[in-house]
Amino acid sequence: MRIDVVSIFPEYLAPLELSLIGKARQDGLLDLRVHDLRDFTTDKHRSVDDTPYGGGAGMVMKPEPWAQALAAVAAAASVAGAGEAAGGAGAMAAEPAKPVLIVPSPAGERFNQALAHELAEEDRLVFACGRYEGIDERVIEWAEEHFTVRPMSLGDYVLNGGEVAVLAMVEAIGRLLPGVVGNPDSLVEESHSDGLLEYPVYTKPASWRDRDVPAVLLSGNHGKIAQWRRHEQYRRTAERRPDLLEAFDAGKLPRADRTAF
Ligand code: 6GU
Repeated sequence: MRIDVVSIFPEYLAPLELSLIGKARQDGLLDLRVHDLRDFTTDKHRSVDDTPYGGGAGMVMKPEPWAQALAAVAAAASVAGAGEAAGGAGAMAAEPAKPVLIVPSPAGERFNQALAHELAEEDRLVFACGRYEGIDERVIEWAEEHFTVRPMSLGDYVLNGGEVAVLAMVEAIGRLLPGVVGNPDSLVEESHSDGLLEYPVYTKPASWRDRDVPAVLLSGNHGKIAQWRRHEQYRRTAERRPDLLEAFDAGKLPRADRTAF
């Protein structure tokens, strides 16, 4: 997968050089490039913002630097696509799929695990990190010509810019790419993978500061353990995220797991 991130603070994305995602980049599983929006300005102050039409507080990101940056990134995308098509068995490829342009915004569609899975299937993702009060809306309309545009939010609170949201989304998506997480089983039994929160986990010692690990986990009875974990998932979800339970459908679980409900 290739990911391009455009930001006025490229250094904000430095953590993506660390840990699992950093390793995935080194291993060639993820081609992630960060671009400085100011490199696409033409004035000597490299300005990216201006006052809002209609008045009001704050500044709005100017359209032209964004158009220049996104056009450059989209062109790079089609070059990569054309190379692959030319390498094919002479078949003239249809129009290459438009890259998905994710615009982090508290006014976006809510990002979740299902979306992370969906986006992990894409060849190319582009993230446009807005700052200030946001990007001139015409950029979003114009970008539809080159991209499938998806404004996305992490949740109902406001960050100063898209960069921190991109760190979260790239990590959530990147860890689903084949080969990024060493043991793919760990992607199956985790919170949100089946619509419920994860069960509690324990390690040695079996007794610690007068607190014992639940006996069933020491029983060696795998059926009982699976059933206990299902109950805990359900109990936790009901307590912490009742909204998830409304959407949860036990009928979609494997038959063996349904007995817990
Ligand atoms: Cl994706 N961006 C910004 N700026 N604020 C947010 C957000 C995104 N998600 C929640 N708050």
